[in-house]
Amino acid sequence: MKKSDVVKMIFDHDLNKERRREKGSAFAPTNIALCKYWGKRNVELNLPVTSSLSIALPDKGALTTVSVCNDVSDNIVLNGNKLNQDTPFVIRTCQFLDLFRANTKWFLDIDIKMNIPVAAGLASSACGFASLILALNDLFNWNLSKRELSILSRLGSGSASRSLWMGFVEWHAGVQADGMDCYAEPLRWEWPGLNVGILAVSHQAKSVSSREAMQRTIDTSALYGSWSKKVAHDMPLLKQALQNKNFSLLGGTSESNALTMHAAMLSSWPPVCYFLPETLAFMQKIWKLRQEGLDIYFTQDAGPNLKLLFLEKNAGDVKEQFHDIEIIRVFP
Ligand code: 2P0
Repeated sequence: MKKSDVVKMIFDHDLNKERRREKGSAFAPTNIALCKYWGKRNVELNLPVTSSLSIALPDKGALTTVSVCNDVSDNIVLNGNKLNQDTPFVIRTCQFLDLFRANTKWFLDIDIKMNIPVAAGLASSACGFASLILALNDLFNWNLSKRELSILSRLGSGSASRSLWMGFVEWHAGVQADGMDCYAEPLRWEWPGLNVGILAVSHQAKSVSSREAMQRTIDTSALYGSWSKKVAHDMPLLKQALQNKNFSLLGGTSESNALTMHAAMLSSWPPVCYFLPETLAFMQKIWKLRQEGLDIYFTQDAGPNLKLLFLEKNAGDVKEQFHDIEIIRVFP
C-alpha cells in the first residue's frame, strides 16, 4: 500500500479545483510527546509501533498560507526567506503535495511562519505538516474531518497527526495495514496551571534525523523489544494522572518514558546520542532540585533541548533556577 492509495481512499470524489478559494491559511501548534512515538510498523505510511500521547504548545507552531501560483514549481518561503528547490525541506514538502495533484496540476506559493527552530527536536515537522494540510483543506474547500486530516498529515510526518488540536492528544497506533484506524484524537482532560518550560541547549539542526534514528533503533537495539511494554505500562498511568490531576505521576511517567526511549537509542549501533554535555548537566540539576522538594520533571525528544513540566505555582522558583527558560502555559 502506498501513500497515494490512502489519499484515494479518503478522497472518494475528485480533488475538485473549481471550489478553490483565493487563499488557504491555518495555524497548527507544535506538540510535545509525554509518551513517545518511536518506531514504525509501516515506514511508507508512517504507521507507529505504539500509540503515543502529547500536549500542544498553544503559542508555538506554524502558520501556513497557501495560494495557487502560475509557476511550474512550488515556491516555499520560510520565515521570510525563499528556500532553494533542492533543500530537503522543500523536496519533502513537494513530494507530500504531489499526493494531492495526481490528476490536476497546480503549484503553490507557500508561506510558512514558524516560531520554533527547524529540525532541532522541537517538532517543527509536526506543526509544519499539520498546518499545511489544514491550509490545503481551507484552500480547496475539501471539508475533510479532523480524523481524515490527521491521517493525511501523518503521511507527511508521523507526529503531525497529533498537531491538529490544542491540549492533550492521543495518537492511536491502530492495527490495520492501510492505517485507516491510525489517527489522533483530543483527550477530554484539561489542566489549567500546567506549564511547559523550554530549556534550549542548542538550536542547531540535528545530525541524525529522527526518521533515521528510529529505524536504526528498531534494526539494531537489543532494548527495542521492551519499548512496546514500556508504552503499554505508561499510557494508562498518564491517563490516570490526567484524570486525577496527579502531577508527580504525570511528570514521573513522562520523564521515565523519554529516558527509556533515549536508552534504546544509545544502545543502537552506531549509537544515537542526542545529549550534549549541557543536556546532562540540566538533567542532574533537575534531579537535585526534585530531591530538594521542587516538583519538576523533564522530557526530551530527538534533540538536545529539554522540556520541563511543572505547575504554575512553582513557575517563579523554576525561573529563578533556569534564567533562560521559556515558560508556556499549556491552557492559557
Ligand atoms: C514524538 N519524535 O513522539 C517522538 C519523540 C521524536 C522523539 O515523533 O518519520 O518527525 O516524520 O514520522 O514525526 C519525531 O518523529 O518522524 C517524533 P516521521 P517524526 O514526538
